[in-house]
Order: sequence, then structure tokens, then C-alpha cells
Amino acid sequence: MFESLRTGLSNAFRALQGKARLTEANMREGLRLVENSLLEADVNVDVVRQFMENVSAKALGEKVLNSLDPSHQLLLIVYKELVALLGPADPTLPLKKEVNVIMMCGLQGSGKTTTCGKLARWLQERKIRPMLVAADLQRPAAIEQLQVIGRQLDVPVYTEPGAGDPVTVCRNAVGRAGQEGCKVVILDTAGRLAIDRELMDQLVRIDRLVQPDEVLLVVDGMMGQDAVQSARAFNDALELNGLIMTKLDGDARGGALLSVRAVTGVPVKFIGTGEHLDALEPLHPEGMASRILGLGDMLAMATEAQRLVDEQERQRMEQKLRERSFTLDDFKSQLEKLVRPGLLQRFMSFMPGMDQLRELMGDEDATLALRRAIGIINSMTPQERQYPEIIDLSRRCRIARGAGVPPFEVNAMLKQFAAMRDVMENLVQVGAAERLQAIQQLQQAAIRDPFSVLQRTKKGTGKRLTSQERERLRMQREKELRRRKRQQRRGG
Ligand SMILES: Nc1nc2c(ncn2[C@@H]2O[C@H](COP(=O)(O)OP(=O)(O)OP(=O)(O)O)[C@@H](O)[C@H]2O)c(=O)[nH]1
Ligand SMILES: [Mg+2]
Repeated sequence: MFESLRTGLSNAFRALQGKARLTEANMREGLRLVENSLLEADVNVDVVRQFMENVSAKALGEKVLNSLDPSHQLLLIVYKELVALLGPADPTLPLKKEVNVIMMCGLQGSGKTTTCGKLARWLQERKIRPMLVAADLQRPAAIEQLQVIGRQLDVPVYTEPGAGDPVTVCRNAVGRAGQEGCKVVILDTAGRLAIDRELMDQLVRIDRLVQPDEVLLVVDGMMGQDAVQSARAFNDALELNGLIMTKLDGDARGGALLSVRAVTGVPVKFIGTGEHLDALEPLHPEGMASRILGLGDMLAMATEAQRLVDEQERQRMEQKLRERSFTLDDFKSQLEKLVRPGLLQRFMSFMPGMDQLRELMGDEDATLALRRAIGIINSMTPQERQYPEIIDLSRRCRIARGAGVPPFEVNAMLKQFAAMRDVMENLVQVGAAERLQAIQQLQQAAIRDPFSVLQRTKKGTGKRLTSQERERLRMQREKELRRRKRQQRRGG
């Protein structure tokens, strides 16, 4: 997420690092780099101007210039300013009544229907029963699309095939939801390629006559400043409660996310980070700011990890860890959960200092590595999976042959397993609240002292690159440079 912005910003901080004496001129150079990266990320010019005014006022103060480590100070100032830019956010949905109505709107293809499904799933995970409503009568296939999602999630979908007026459909749906005990009704409305009178009139009519409790606008994060402008137009017509910005998993540069709140005054509540129905995250300004600065977002990672396993299995695992009987079979079943397209990349975006590793291996490679580990476990006997200590040289060679990998990989996997088991066993010894606290402390430490975290992680993953890997990195870099040049040419 937002690779180039992150790289640009970290270059700015690095430029100040290790300077024997920091002068105002040096600091101005660092600030210039910060400004450039924001502009390159397509942040609204007025927003950048205001941002830089705030940051400069603090960064050029005597206290910062005379401080022991001005690059840390600048990072901290930028972090706080990013948090202010993104927030205050309220990533919740107030549920007050028997039946709460959420209306989703947005331009065509922005991701409304998908996001309706994601929200429904998000509610389900919180034991709230949602109902989806096909209020997009424009496109015949729209109803079917929503029904497919409903079946996938096992969520009721209200449709009235052949109906002419979405207002009637929505009203009837609210009545039905009451009867069926659904607490939240999510209206999937129609989109248009551009904002036009007809689209707005229809939405305003639904808004006035159905009186939704929440009106959420879905905007495509890849659209950059156009997304911000359309959000402004929608907000003028509808008074939005919040935004959901989708497609931030792709090549989105981040400009839309960073500008939209300042330009429209509407908070971003959730972000969409993939096509799958579980790729929805509440936006926490602190976590996001820290992710943009490459410091990771441990809280999001912990939440995400928890989502992957259901409550029952989590308890079973905890029990095993507590009894210290966590085996390679359990390890395997955890690895299997991670082998899903896009998932590992998402996980990596939460971790501090993962840029290098991410550059090194794409999603495919990472998934491949997991599959190899699973393959290794598969070629072990039940006894070996239970007691890996018995794996000696000859067993190791046999396992390696069976899995089609070199023997050292068997060793590496066993070491990984042992390391992970140790960390997890230690974590289950403390209570849930303490665990959360430990994670938050880790995050705070990363923010306070980012370079140490980055350096540590770098050292940890700092294996020597083979010439092939170096070659691959070089090619990737060149490709990225070409892409940027193309973009610049297009831009002007
Ligand atoms: N990568 C990515 N793709 C997304 C995300 N959200 C939606 N999409 C994709 O965007 C495309 C359009 O999504 P829809 O949900 O059909 O969009 P819509 O706004 O309902 O479109 P209309 O009903 O035609 O106006 C689909 O291919 C989705 O899979 C996201 O967060 N990330
Ligand atoms: Mg749709």
C-alpha cells in the first residue's frame, strides 16, 4: 500500500539521519523531500500547502534543530500531522434502533456492491444480522451479483425483480427486515459513470423517503483527486456520514485518502484492501499514519490475525500452547490459512520495515514458500510431526526428498516452527488484555524509535542475496523507474 509515498518519505528522513550538525538549510531540504513525496502521491495541492506550513513551523523551531536526533523529531512531527489529516475518524456504525438502515452510494464501479457484502460480513462477525437490499434497478445483473454475495455469506438478500422504483423496494425491505429479525439493512444503490442529475435525484429521493441512519459513500481510491471531487459533489447533495475508500490494495498512490477528509470534511470510516469479502478494515488514523511511514500497524495485524481463526479453534490452539503441545500439524493448519491470494501481502503491509522483503518476494513467492513448508510437513511421519526432536540427518534427507526441497530447507522450517511456537507460548501465558497491551506497547516503541525497529527487522531478514536475487531486484527497480517516468510524462 502506497509504496512510493512510503519510500519518498523515508528518503526524506534518511537525508537528515547521521548529520553531525543539523542546520536550518538541512532541515529545509528534508522538508522539501517530504513535500515532494506528498505531491507525487497526488495529495491535493492546498492540503499539501497547509500540511507543510504546520510541519515546517514545528520542524524549524529551535528545540527540534538543537535536539539530539532531529530526523526522529521530524518523523514524529510528520506522523502527528498525518494522524491529524486522516482523523478524527469514527470507524463504527451506530446501531440504535430495531432496524438500522445503511445506504451505500457511489459512482459506477467504485465497489458499492462488493462493499455491501464486506460490511455485511463485518457485521456478521460481530454477531449482528444484516440484510442486503438490491436497490440498484439500473443494471439487470446487479440483483444477481448481490444474490451471489448473499449466498456466499449466508445473508438474506431482499429483491423485487421487475420493480420500477427503488424507494418502494427499500421501504418494503425495511419492513421485511423487522419481521426476519435483521438489525441492519444495507441498501445497494445504482451507480453512474459520472455525477448526473438523475443519479443524484434518485439518491436524494431514497434519502428523504427511506431516511437511512447512515449514508456512506463508496469511492475508488485509484481515482485520485477525481475521487475527492466526486465525494465533494455527493456530500453537497446528500450529507454523508462517512466514506469507504476502496481499492487501496492496488496502485493507488494515497493522495485521495490523504486529501479527502481535509477537502470534504467527511471522515473515511473504512478502507477496502482487496476483492475478497474479508478485505475491509476500519480506518484508524494512528495505524494508517504509522503504516504510511513504514512503521507497521501491529494493532491491525493482531485484529486481522484473530479474524482468520474462529473462536473455537482459537481456544483449542491456546489450550495446546498452554500445555506446550503445539505440534507441526497445528503449525501446518495455521500456514494453510495464510495460503490465500493477497492475504500475505496484506499481512506484510502491517509489519514494520517489510519493504525490503516485499521487494524481494512478490505475493506468489511468499505463498510458494508457505506451500513448500506445508509440503515438508506433509512428508513427515505422524511421529515426526509430534516430536520434531527425533528428526536426524537421515530423516531430514528422507523428508527433503519427499518434499522435493534441499535438506537445509527442512532445517530452516523446523527452526521457524520452534521460534514461532516459543513466541506464541509466551503470549498465551498472559491474559487477553495484557496481550493487547503488549502489542500496543510494541507499536508505541516503533513510533518512538522507528529506526531501531527498522534496523532490527532489516538485520533479522538480512540474509545475503544471491546474484539471482540481486538481478531480480535490479530489474524490478528499473521497471519501477520506467513506470514512474511514464507517469511523469503523462502527468505533464
Ligand atoms: N482490488 C480491489 N478491487 C475491488 C475492491 N472493491 C471492489 N473491487 C472490485 O471492483 C469492481 C467493481 O465492484 P462492484 O462492487 O461491482 O462496484 P459497484 O460500485 O457496485 O458497481 P456498479 O454497481 O456497476 O455501479 C469489482 O471487480 C470488484 O471486485 C477493493 O477494495 N480492492
Ligand atoms: Mg453494484
